[in-house]
Amino acid sequence: MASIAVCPGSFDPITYGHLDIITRGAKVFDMLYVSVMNNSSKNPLFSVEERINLIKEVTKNLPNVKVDEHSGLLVDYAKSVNANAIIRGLRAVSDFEYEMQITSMNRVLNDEIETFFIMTNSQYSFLSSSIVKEVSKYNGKISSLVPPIVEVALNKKFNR
Ligand code: COD
Repeated sequence: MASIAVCPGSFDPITYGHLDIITRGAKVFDMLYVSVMNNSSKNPLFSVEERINLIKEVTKNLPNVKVDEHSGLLVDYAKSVNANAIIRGLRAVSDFEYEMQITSMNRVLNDEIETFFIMTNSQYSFLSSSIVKEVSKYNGKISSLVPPIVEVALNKKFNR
């Protein structure tokens, strides 16, 4: 039986931290669905379509990665693609509480789906989409934080 996992997130926009988790997850599972979850309470800078297009572009060298979107519960999405695993990244201790909360809730909703954590690469331990947007907004250097195509998209968003 093929091992199928979902890597869910807001990806607003995708960073090298996300890409690291996706690349490493894709080495472990036969198929990895990267899913832009469309019902976050966050107010996104990029539309779902823009986020999907950026993810597709930067993961095009990973043949077992599929990019998708979902509005609704993550466990329902996982079930719809026959995944029995969820991959999440862990940066600092501050991530732990939030991740434990979602993981526990997901287990209550469907206890057949396991969550696996991939520890961040230390060079990305400080990196988040919010930080990237903040730095880009004030025209700071972000080339070591996001792929070039994402940098271009951010420049456009901030009218440069
Ligand atoms: N290094 C390593 N990992 C990283 C880094 C980095 N620098 N940056 C981000 N990550 C990881 C995050 O830890 C996360 O695992 C993943 O990458 C995606 O990150 P984000 O920030 O884009 O995504 P989140 O955390 O906003 O995603 C939250 C969800 C959308 C997955 C969550 O809200 C959800 O599941 N929503 C659907 C509704 C649902 O099912 N709710 C019930 C459970 S509470």
